[in-house]
Amino acid sequence: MTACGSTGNTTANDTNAESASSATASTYGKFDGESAFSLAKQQCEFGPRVPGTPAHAKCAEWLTNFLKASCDSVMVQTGKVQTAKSGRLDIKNIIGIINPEASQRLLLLAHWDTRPWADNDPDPANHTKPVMGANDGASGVAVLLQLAHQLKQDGTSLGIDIVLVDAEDLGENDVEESWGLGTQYWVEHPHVAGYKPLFGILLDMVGSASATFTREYYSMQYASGFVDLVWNCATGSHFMNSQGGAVTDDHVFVNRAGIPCIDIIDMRADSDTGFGPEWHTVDDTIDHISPITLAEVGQTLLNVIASLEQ
Ligand code: 1BN
Ligand code: ZN
Repeated sequence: MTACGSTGNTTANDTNAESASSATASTYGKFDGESAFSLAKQQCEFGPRVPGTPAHAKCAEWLTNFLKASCDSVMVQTGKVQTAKSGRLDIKNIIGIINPEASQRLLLLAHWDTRPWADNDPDPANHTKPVMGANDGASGVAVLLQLAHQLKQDGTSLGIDIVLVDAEDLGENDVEESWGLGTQYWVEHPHVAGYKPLFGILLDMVGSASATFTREYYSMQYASGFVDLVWNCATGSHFMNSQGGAVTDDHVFVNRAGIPCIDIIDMRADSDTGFGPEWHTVDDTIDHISPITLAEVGQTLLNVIASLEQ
């Protein structure tokens, strides 16, 4: 059995002890949460990355250049999507490819766009203002950028595809297909014909100091064995060994296309929305992001990669 691939019964504490030793055994250095934090901050410095705005265009260029420096190749997929409230929009999915020749591949996804409306803000005057998306957007992207940077230094034998998807956050409540528009486009137009990775992992809202990562419902429906593997690789105190709620996030469209894909997402059992208090408010800013949480998620991914390499 691989370093953290055991699916035996473990408690959260057993899991942490197990992954701490596997992290030592892996060939990778420690995941650098401070650098990931800086990458989240740099995204926020562009302003909200709302599709169609200059900040979105500038951030796309920065993300592309970052991946070009860290991956073997980069593809920028441009497309047009129909939104629920903003008409037809031009989108960009930005794809970094590591070890293009490897047949065993892992898909890693995060959305890089931010929501145009802070429509869950307690103050209705903020409902037409954009979300900064330090957590809802920048955090997942930051972990994947830092991961690519460290893998460039440390090397890996696994094929890895980092897909930064656009237009995730233009959705309307109760209209499933209005979410994940960039992912739906990518599923219809995969960057490689017949693309079939072993698994996918989506990161969404992975930066809060008080994050709780529970086993999300659709992830369990489509890929429970892989959820077990990832949770057995998990480090730190934010991964919970409990069942979570369901969210129509990007991974649902990936699973429907036949790629088993899980969502590492901060869901809160004690909240009306199911998410943290900053979700879709003007308070989703960098001061609520913790380098420690980012490090735990990034280290978990390094442990998963080491496990799949064996
Ligand atoms: C996650 C973060 N999502 C949006 N921002 C996905 C989502 C879809 C959340 C439907 C709630 C309902
Ligand atoms: Zn959102």
